[in-house]
Amino acid sequence: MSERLLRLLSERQGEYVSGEAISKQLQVSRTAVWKQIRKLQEKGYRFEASPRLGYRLLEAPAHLEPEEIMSKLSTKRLGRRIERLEAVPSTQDIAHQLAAEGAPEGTLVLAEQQLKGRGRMGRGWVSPRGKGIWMSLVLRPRLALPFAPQLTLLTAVALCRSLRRMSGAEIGIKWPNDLLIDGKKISGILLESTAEEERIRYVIAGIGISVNLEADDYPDELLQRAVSLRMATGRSYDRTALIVEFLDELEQLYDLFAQEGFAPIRSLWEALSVSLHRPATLTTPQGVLTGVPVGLAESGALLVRLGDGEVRAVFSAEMGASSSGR
Ligand code: BT5
Repeated sequence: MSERLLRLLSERQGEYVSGEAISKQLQVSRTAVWKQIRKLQEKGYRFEASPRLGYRLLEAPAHLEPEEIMSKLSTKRLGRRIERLEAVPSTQDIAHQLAAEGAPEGTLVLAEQQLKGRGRMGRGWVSPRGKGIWMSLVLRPRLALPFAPQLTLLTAVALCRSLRRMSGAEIGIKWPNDLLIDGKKISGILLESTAEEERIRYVIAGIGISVNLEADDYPDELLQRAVSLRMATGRSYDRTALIVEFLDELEQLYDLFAQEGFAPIRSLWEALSVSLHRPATLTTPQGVLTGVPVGLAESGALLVRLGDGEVRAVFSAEMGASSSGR
């Protein structure tokens, strides 16, 4: 009920809504409305209450609130269950645990701070309190394990499109999982899959977005390579609005992917990529390659034209800095 109440009051954007109108619309007593208002106040919402005019929402709390996110989402599945935590080692571990216990697709784990946020291949992810979006999403796609990389690319497209819309910044995708502004990283994706006999049981999509971090939130050596939306654009952002925009976009693309396969996602990815048509060095588990990335294969692998003209599909690699557009 608090979710519906919040939706009602935030749709009216700071205008008064009478207690009577609320109780009619939500079909509860006026005392029940008052009790919910009190509950939300305890969570950090600020309202103005007037005996004559009713209630209006003045301010949402600075921390992330599941009810507020859910009240703004248009999704059917993604983000319909949200676990919000203060400080955790990594949201990935919690999402794995919930998924193993049967949590439905779309379950989202959010933390204000991560003490051991992780990237790929044992790298770390800087996750200071209240400054960014550190979240893990449970997905249960009907997909064979070799196609899991397609989901990283799909998530990158959804992130890139939603963050571009919200910030107006020129954000590009560096293969496979980085979002960059002017060659510096603002967001990264970590996909971890659990499979049985080549079929995916579930995927945990970890997403880190450096939203309102300032230079001194980063260790010095990272400042060359990392930036936040705030540092890049000079203003701070409402994290709730970014999460909502992203989940709405992701669900649309995820449904499109289920209906039409990878082809439409591939075109969107190629249009947003900063990794194509520039010489690059790729460090793969099988050795180092140099060539020019020319597009994506149906599987999600990167197609790289080598010096002798052969086009090779690369499934997993680190891409050298020469291709990042810096
Ligand atoms: C990634 O790894 O880009 C995946 C990052 C995923 C983070 C999310 S947060 C929620 C969930 N829970 C977790 O524990 N993880 C996920 P990779 O491609 O390996 O990039 C890691 C590199 O990004 C580091 O070595 C740094 O260079 C850079 N980096 C670290 N923290 C950063 C930050 N806050 N903003 C931008 N760049 C950062």
